[in-house]
Amino acid sequence: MPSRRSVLRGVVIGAASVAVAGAGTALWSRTLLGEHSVMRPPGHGGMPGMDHGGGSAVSVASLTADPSRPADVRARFAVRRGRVPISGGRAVQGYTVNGVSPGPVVHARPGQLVEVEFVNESVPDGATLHWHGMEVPCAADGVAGVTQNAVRLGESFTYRFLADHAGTFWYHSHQVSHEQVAGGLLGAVVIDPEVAPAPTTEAVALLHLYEGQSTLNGAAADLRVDAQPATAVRVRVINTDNGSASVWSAAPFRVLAVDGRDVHQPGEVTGRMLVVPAGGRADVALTVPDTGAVRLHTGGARSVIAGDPSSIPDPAPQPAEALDLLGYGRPAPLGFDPQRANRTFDYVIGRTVGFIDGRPGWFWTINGRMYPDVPVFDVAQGDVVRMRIRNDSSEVHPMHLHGHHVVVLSRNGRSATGAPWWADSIGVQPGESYEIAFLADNPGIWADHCHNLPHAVDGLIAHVAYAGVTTPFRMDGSSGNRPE
Ligand SMILES: [Cu+2]
Repeated sequence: MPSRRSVLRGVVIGAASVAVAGAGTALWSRTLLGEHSVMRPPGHGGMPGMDHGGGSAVSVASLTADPSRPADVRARFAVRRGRVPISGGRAVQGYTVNGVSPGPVVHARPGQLVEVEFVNESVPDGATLHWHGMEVPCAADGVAGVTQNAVRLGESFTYRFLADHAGTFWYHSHQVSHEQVAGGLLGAVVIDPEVAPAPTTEAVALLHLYEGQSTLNGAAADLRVDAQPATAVRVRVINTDNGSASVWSAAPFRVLAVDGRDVHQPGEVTGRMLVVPAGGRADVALTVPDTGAVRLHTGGARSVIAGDPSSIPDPAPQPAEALDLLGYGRPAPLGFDPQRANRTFDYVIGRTVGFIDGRPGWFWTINGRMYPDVPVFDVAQGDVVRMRIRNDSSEVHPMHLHGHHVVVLSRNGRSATGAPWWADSIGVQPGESYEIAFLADNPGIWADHCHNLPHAVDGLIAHVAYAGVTTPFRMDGSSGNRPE
């Protein structure tokens, strides 16, 4: 007797082959996913990426911060679904963390152990927290169905990780993320430097669209920063949306950090805009004038205005040209040699018509294959990994690798000449190719996906998997895990 599932599959295959004559039958053999593992998609006889560590597999759940070490920074985040008030705008239906969206800013210093107790008070689909850009232990990565189960109604989960690097990061749900992130289940993380530069005023500028309302730190208004004349202001821009954000000013500025990594010897930027890809961050420094204030445009609609609170500087026209990070700042050592790579992968993004889980659509492909039949990039701890990302589609893809920072080696064959461009979110434009490299120094199973989250739902997600690491968690089925 054929199972009910294989009968259903047969029906779908029949319909599909009428709709798309000529497409390879391989596409249709996995149209109904059911419960499945990221390491063993349905239809795969073997278990790619699994059990190749010599039989002594380690579960992602065991890859934690030192459980015996007490936390230095503690928070309790209660998440709810419901009304989100927007200061200066209209309330929306979405998600709050401790009653607000964005949620509270997590502040810590390098070397501190952060512990966040996450409580799902009223999110029916379940929820998680992913620490975007932070190299947390895999058990704290927050991807439902890969590193944990979605935290169900009334349940809680404790995230523990070392704040190992000063910089600007953010957190957001990685369960039904295309819906929960848009709805505001997110917040900023600032890992303060050991020694703060003295006369600098700091501001977080978290950009988010709430049902089309452009906001900074949850308010539909410009952000005023009270700062003394002739002092420096550091604006931590966090792009939590699905599209890129342009940042510019009539005044010169410096890009102090990109994606939580300091730029080595950043020069002054004039007449250019900085493009912050979806999920990306940039720390931008400006000087407050002797009189009045300085305006930094953050996205099309809002600005950060720093200086005399009674002054309103005129808006500045958006520059046509973007700052190219490939040649910005001065070179510095990487800490590893990309020329000695022992793994090289292609990540070629395309598009095809097909079905995922019985849902017809125009889906993304990776190396010509459609989710879940996409590559698992197998690495071993200590590997130097190179990856060529090529965008053969007509839309920009902000590519985000969890758990690591990658360095950009070249774009469209042109080598990087500036400061090491470390990133966790890279906006790959149509037709572009990037060569990146990273050191595999954080064991686990890590999502490597597009952060235009509706694209991730439509299959633009792959994983980097370390030898000997396995996951007990599953997508779909009774667990209800739907990370994208
Ligand atoms: Cu995309």
